[in-house]
Amino acid sequence: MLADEKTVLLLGGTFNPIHNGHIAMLDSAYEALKPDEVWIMPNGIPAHKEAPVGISAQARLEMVEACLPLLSMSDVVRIETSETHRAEVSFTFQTMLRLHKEYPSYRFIFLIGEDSLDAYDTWVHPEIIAENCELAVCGRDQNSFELLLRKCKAAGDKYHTTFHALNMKLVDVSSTEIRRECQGFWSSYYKMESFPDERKVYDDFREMLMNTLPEAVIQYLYSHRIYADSKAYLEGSSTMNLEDIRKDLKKRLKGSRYEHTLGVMYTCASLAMRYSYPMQDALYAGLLHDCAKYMGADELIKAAEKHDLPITEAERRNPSLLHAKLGAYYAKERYDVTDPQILHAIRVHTTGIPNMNLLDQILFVADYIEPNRDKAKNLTELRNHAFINLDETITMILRDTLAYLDTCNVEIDETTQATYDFYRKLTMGD
Ligand code: DGI
Ligand code: FE
Ligand code: FE
Repeated sequence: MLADEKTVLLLGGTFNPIHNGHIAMLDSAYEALKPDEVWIMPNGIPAHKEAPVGISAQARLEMVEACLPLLSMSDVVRIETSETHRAEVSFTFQTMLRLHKEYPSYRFIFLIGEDSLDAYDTWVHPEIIAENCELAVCGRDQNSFELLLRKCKAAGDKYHTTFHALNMKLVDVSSTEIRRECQGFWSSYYKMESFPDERKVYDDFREMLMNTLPEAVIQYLYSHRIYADSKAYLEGSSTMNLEDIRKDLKKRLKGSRYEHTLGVMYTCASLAMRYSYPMQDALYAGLLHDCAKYMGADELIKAAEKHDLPITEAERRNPSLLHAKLGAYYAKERYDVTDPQILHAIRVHTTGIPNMNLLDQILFVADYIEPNRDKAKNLTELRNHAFINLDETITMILRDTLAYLDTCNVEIDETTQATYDFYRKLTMGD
């Protein structure tokens, strides 16, 4: 065999989202066929299904990436992304023609389910597919393997290629059902009047999906709130709409602070588009993050005491830090925001916190790079890099902030330092 003669097992799909069924299918097909490589091909617009709505191709791809370490053949698997971001429908016969042309010496085996085998005659140009690859078919039901063998034999005779029948244990998972469950979950979440703590919300979410999805995908769906596009969500994260809150803030904040607030709001929405987070929530977080910033040092201390908010020693010495904590308090009490992620993002926006969740990160970065900012160093670089890598951008922002605070000779809050240490280690490994 020549060095470039390889057997490659292919699994295409929308992966909306990738689930335990896909993973089991890959593991058993790999076990049965022992190919040299496995390529997973997330498509853009599938031929047989409706185009995915409310989720970007990038988000689908990132969930597939998160699953690679879980696969038994993780050292020989790779993701083939040439169709992931394509704007046209992906037909399998075109994909196979292209792959065959690009890798003429490779032996491709295209993995499908028994349902697809039953409908194989209705695919577009099944004969062209068969000319360019073999197929491997995962059975629907282990008890009828004999039947699958017969069907594969018949298809093989008809299309002059090998249809491998795979005797695997059925893992019955439906992406449609998963999406429906998530939508239901977020829809009741947005309707709640007060929320249990974040940990409890995640635990319930995890519990619901534990049998169908790997933990990495559950975490991704949760932290990005994928499939939360229900009507309840669109009605907003507060009973007050953005417009009414904006008018109120315009009265309270001084002109430049108000302009900054709007800049942060829009920048939050832009980053939410980039990193797949519900935009509405990001807009609320941005609009409200400095809602306590009209108060002076004494006022902040007094208000925090009045509302029984704990004040750290560092905050006593440097009360302006309190505008974050108090901002979260007003967001809840005055502007009726109940969503714990929004409140949390506001609460930690000044010092950051180690291991921030996605909305925390979006707000932290937006606050620093919004269009009206002009004093900080490296803004051009940061504004670009924010849309490439959030963790690295946060590291750079904290590095510059700490250096700046050092020149001002002001005390550095231990949380700010801890956040920097965390992100520096995460992104630079020391
Ligand atoms: O409220 P903004 O001005 O929009 O932005 P912010 O909430 O990030 O607050 C920025 C100020 O907070 C900036 O001057 C740096 C300062 N800051 C951040 N971390 C610390 C800090 N100040 C002190 N003294 N100690 C910190 O650890
Ligand atoms: Fe602030
Ligand atoms: Fe701000």
